[in-house]
Amino acid sequence: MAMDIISTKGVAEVLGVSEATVKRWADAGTLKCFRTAGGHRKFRLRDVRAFLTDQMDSPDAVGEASVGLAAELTREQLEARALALSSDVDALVSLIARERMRGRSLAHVFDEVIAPAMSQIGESWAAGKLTTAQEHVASNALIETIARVRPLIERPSTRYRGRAICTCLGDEQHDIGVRVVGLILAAEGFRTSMLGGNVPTSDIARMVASEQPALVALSASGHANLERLRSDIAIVAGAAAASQTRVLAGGHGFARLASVPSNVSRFFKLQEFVTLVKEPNG
Ligand code: B12
Repeated sequence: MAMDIISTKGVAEVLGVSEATVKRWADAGTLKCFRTAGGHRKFRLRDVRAFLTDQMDSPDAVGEASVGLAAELTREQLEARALALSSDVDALVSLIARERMRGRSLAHVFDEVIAPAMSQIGESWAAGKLTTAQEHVASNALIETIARVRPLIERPSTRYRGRAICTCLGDEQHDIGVRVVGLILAAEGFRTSMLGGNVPTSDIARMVASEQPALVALSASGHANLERLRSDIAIVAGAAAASQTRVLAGGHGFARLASVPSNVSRFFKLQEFVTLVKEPNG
């Protein structure tokens, strides 16, 4: 079967509603479908996308908009969730471009649209409604999207601000946040070295000490072990203090620490972070 044709179950997972709801929408003609020889409903990805767009244009188009996810997520978040789960990287890139044309910054789009959409995917996964495989599809679609967006935002004329190391600490695998941070730093004139996830903290400290970058950006998810995070951040902060490297940390893990070393600036949102890195002497 063609890649862009999905079953009722697939649509239900992507939209976060029950199969019965999808069938009702299809039978009412709100969501276009066709039938197989055996009588099963099938949906084209482009029709599911058109359905989402219709919802955005007229919130009442779907009488059951309050069902399931539509009640928890904004339409943009719902759209991002569906696109990530259906691995539609082209449409995710378009979504980011569209939001930027509406005057929203990249930081805003990730803070307010993509992170909440991914957080909802995490909740559905934790509740057993999405499989690990589906969560991987969504995260890899996002990683590909971030790579595809980079040439669109890089401003070669920006003054060179120095080198930035972007990394997670220890066994942390949630590296999408730090990848977005890398994207934003590149747009602000930094040359970024992306270490990603799963990096021994001693290696990061050694790299900071020997290469003396202008800044090191760290990310830790809610999964991070706080004891370990406290000790890891102390090691990196110690290496950075000696080389006058600024340390910028963010993510749910850092938000949960009672305090961080004095030379570490902590952020929860990318929007606050951008304000700081944009400062003339930032
Ligand atoms: C994708 C994902 C994965 C992917 C990660 C792929 C990758 N390459 O990153 C994979 C499948 C590998 C994964 C694995 C696991 N995951 Co996971 N994962 C997620 C998920 C769904 C999305 C995270 C994400 O990418 N979000 C998109 C980015 C853009 O948003 P963000 O990370 O929130 O970052 C935002 C801010 O925090 C901030 N930010 C982040 N970092 C920084 C840094 C700086 C400097 C600044 C300024 C800002 C900033 O900016 C971003 C935009 O606002 C989350 C759900 C959630 N609530 O986050 C679960 C989640 C984090 N995972 C969870 C779990 C349990 C796991 C596993 C333990 C599962 C398992 N049993 O194996 C493993 C742990 C692996 C490990 N050792 O780290 C739990 C953690 C529970 C908790 N205690 O909080 C969550 C919350 C899911 C859930 N609801 O239960 N996961």
